[in-house]
Amino acid sequence: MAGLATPDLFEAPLDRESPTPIFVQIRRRLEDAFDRGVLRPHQRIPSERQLSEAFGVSRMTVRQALDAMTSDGRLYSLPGKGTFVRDGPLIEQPLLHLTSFTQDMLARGLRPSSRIVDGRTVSANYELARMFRIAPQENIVRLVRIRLADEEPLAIETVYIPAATVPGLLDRDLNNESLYGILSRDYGQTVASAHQTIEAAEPTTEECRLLFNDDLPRPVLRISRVTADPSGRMIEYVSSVYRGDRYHLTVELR
Ligand code: 16G
Repeated sequence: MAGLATPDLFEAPLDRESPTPIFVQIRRRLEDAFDRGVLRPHQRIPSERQLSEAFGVSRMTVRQALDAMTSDGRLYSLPGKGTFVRDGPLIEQPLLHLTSFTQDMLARGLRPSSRIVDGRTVSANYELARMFRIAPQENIVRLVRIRLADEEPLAIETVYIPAATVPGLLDRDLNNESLYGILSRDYGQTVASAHQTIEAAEPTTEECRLLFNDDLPRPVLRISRVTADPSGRMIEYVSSVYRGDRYHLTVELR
């Protein structure tokens, strides 16, 4: 197939006599190409039209295979750009319980870690001062972390905490420790409730580089969280950017 970077995908014809449906055979062919590294993470796969011509099947059959692989989390699509190979499992995050990144990743059998991009004390602007009920210009710890699962970046989180409530926080090993763990163990602050807003967004060039290690813009989720202790006092304000290709938020409706 001229023009396709993956000719060996199509070398053997599909088995039309087989009881295995054609779309399943196409899917296996693609999965096999992932496993052998013929199709690599973030590589664009041939278009629906190219695949249907190469396999000699209808576009609907190809779509069936691609749809199944998209819901399985093996592929993702970018409108107007094509369908790409996902570079890891899809993370389905139920929006029910208040958990930390560390807890979420450990529960999935993934190793959580952080890379500190910036950690410093800043003066509270009007917004933050109002939120935390402190005087403007009071000190706030601002911590920017890349959150990784099995060494792979999933999110960038910028957290703000009034400095007076967490003396010495920036001297801690925040690359490997859970912030919620430190807050509860060392500062007696228990995270009890949170209000979260989520919106779809385009990453900035810098966010794209940190999250995807390239500059092809992909959708991200901007999540802000305001977290309070059992008495309702605000503990943290967090502004995060999560990878839209890896993170799916799920909600149970009754
Ligand atoms: C989650 C929270 C974040 C919190 C962090 C603590 C979101 C969407 N999620 O990622 O607010 O600061 O957990 O994680 O904001 P850690 O205890 O693993 O450091």
